[in-house]
Amino acid sequence: MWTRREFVKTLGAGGLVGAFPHAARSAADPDVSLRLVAAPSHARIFGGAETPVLRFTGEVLSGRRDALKPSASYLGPTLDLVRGERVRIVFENRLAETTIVHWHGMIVPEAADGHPRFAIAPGGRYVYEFTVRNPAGTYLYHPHPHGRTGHQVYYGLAGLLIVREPAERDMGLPSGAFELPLVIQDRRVAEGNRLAFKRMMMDDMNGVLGDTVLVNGQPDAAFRVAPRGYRLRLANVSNARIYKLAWSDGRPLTVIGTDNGLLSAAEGPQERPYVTLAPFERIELFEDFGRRRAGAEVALVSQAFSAGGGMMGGMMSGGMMGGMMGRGMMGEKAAVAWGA
Ligand SMILES: [Cu+2]
Repeated sequence: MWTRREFVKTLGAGGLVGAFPHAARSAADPDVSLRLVAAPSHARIFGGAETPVLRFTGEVLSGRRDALKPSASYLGPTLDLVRGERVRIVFENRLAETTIVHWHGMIVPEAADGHPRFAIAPGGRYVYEFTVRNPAGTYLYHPHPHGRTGHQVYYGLAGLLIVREPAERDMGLPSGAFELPLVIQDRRVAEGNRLAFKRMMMDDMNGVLGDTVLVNGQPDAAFRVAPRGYRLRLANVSNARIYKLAWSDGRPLTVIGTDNGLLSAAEGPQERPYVTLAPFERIELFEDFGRRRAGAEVALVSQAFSAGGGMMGGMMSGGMMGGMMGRGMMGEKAAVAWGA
């Protein structure tokens, strides 16, 4: 059983900086080689008609077979990398427009960073080469062409990028089926189950706020969990909405990681009444569902909050607007619910 005390102890003893097993190899061959494709597609998200989306798909060309995990939704596959690995990603643009992929939060050489000036035309290819330098944690990838990033992400182009380290195993963090990624997005759903990006002039100022929350690409997402510890990887891939997330039963959240990876021995784990998550931010939680009554349901809810400064403040910033609109549009709507 994983306890907080043990977690702190192991972190103190082991830390997160280990030897890099791949450092001695030649620079010629990557440890992992992946293919990633962006293309128009359709997904069954809501009841009835399929939703037109843009979708990342991919495969492992060489190296660890589990370095890429296909997604069950319109979201891109999860890239599952190990710190120190040399990675090659062959990206193909099969969209009808220019694009390029950015590895959000990752420390990579400039040519592998997906800056808009490297954007490629439809039918083009871009080969990324980098060594995984980031500490263990939860990162993202998404398109980054000039002026079209919001649009392309909105219609589905985004995925998780997880970095692992051997030291995590020693720390006893839950893994495998006991690790639950939760990608949170709000979307505006229009006639025929289409996603509607930028309908009003105000959208350009405020960002696009949706009327439906999707978790891992599904509305009303719910997960059955075992009465034990889980590692939750939360990522906000909304256009503008900021979430203030809390457990529906009022228990504190246990934060073990942020945008910069797992908290250090000195920093964490940290108990908080709620966490705020802005677009493209990630946060990792530990939660022991065994602490709750068997069969109990608990939800991660997005609480209403006021950013202060009144309506004008909201008008000036997409983020604040997201928060304030939360009261009217979202209410206490659950972002995700569990039945234990
Ligand atoms: Cu980014």
